[in-house]
Amino acid sequence: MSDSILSDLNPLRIVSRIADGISDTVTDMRDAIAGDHLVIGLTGLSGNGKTTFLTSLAHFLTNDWRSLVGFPPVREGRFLGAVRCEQTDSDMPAFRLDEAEGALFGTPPRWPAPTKDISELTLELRSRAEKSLFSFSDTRSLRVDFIDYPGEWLMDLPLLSESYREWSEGYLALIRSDPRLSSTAEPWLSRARLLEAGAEADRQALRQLAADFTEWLLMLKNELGCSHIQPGRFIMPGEFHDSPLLEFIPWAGEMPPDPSDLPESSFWRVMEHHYSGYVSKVVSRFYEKCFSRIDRQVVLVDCLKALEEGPACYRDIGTSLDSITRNFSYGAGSFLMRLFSRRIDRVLFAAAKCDTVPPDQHGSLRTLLRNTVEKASDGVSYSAPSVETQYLTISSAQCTRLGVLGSGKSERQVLCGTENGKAFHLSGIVVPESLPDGEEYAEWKDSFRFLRPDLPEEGGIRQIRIDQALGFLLDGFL
Ligand SMILES: Nc1nc2c(ncn2[C@@H]2O[C@H](COP(=O)(O)OP(=O)(O)OP(=O)(O)O)[C@@H](O)[C@H]2O)c(=O)[nH]1
Ligand SMILES: [Mg+2]
Repeated sequence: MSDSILSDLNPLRIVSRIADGISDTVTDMRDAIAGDHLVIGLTGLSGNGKTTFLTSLAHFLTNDWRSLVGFPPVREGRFLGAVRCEQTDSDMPAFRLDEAEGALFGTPPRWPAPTKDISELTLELRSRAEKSLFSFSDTRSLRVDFIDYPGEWLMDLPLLSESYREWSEGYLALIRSDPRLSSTAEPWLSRARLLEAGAEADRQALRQLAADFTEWLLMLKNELGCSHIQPGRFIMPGEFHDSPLLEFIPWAGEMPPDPSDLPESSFWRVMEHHYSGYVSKVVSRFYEKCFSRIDRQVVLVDCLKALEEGPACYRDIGTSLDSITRNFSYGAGSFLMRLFSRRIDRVLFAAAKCDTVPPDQHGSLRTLLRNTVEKASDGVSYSAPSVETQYLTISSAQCTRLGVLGSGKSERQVLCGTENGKAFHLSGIVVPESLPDGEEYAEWKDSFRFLRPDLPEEGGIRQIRIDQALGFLLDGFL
C-alpha cells in the first residue's frame, strides 16, 4: 500500500492535518481583520428556519433596529445601526440576502426559497460604549460574520475518528437495531451483502449501489421523518453534488481479515479509499474552513414539526441534537479539544416558529427543547461547562396574533391567523414539556392543532425574541 493512501486512512493523521489546517486558516483570517470581529454559526436541520432567521435578523438590524427593544444596546439607547459589508471569506458562497429579504419583506410577503449549501453574510454593527453615554465619539464597531450551514453536516463528526471498517460495523448495527431502518434497507443491503471484498471493483455497480443507498437515506428523511442521517452530505451534498467522493456505502459483505492484502482495485479497497476521501476532503475540509472559525453558535430546532411526525421521529431529533451538541462539547481529552485551538463559547438553542402556538405556551415549548437537548443520550452527552448555553423560543416572521372571542364570562383568548387563506381562531392549545409516549401521545395529538400559517399580508413582519437572541450572541462585544 502506498504511503499516501496509508496516511489518508489513518484517522489520527487526518486529525493532525485538520489541526494544522485549522490553525493556518484561523490565523490568516484573524490577521486580515482589524477591530472586533465575531463569527456566528447558524445551523439546524433543513426546513427548521435558518434562512428566515438570518433574513429577519439582518433586516431588523439594518432597517428597523429601534424595534429590537430586547437587544440591550437598543434598549439602553446606545445602538447606532448596522450595515452590510463585504463578506470575510470570499471563497464562501454569499448568503442571498437581497433575494430572501425581497421575498420576506415584499408585498405580498413570501417565504425565502430553501437553500442547500453553506453561505456567509457579514454585517458591521455600531454602538456607543456603555461608559460614554454622552460622548458620541466613543463608538464601537463590531464585524459579525454569520455562517448558515446545514445541521446535517454535523452528523459526520464521528467519521473523523472512524476507519471504514469501524464505520461500516457501527452502521450495520444501527440498521439492525432500528425497525424503521431494517424494514426498508433491503433493496440496497441485499445487493451490498453479495459484494466480495477481493473481487475487482465494478465502478458502474458501485455507483449504482451508492445511488440506491442515497435514495434510501432521502426516503428516510422525506417519507419517514428521520433526522439522524449519516453521511450528512449524501442528503445535503452542497458543492459535492454528483462527486465521486460520495460513492461508497457501509460494507455489508464478509469483512476481510486483512484488507491490506487486497489489490487496490478490489471492491473493499476502492470503497475504503472513497470513504477516506470523503472524510479528508469533505468532512475535514468543512471543519477546517468553516467550523473552526465559529465563535458562537445558534441551533434552530423545529420541535413542533418533530412532535407532529410522532414519538420515533421526535426521539430521532434527540439523537440528532446529541450528534450536533457533540460538536460543541469540549470535555477533558475530547476529540474536539485536540482538534481546535479556539472554541465556541456560547450556544443558543432556539425553538423556531413559536408563533404557531399561543404565547402562554412558549414557556412549555422552551422546556420541551431544553429537555430534548439535555436528555439526548440519557443526559450524558451534553456536558460542556465552558460553553454558555441559552434556550429561547423565537419566531423570525410572526404569522399569528392573539385575539379575543366571545364576551363576558365566555370571553377567551385565541390564536388567530390564516392557513391556506382560511381564518383560524384557536384556544386550548397545550404544548407538552416532554415527549408524550404511547396512548398519551395519541391523546395529546388529537387535541393539538399543528399550524402552517400564512405570512400576514398587512401590518408588516414582526419577530419574536430575535432581539433577545442577539443580546445573548453579541454579549460582551457591543
Ligand atoms: N410560522 C412560522 N413559520 C416559519 C418561520 N420561520 C420559518 N418558517 C417556515 O419554515 C420554512 C423553512 O424555513 P427556512 O428559513 O427556509 O428554513 P431552512 O432551515 O433555511 O431550510 P433549508 O434551507 O431548506 O435548509 C419556511 O418556508 C416557513 O414555512 C416562523 O418564524 N414562523
Ligand atoms: Mg435555508
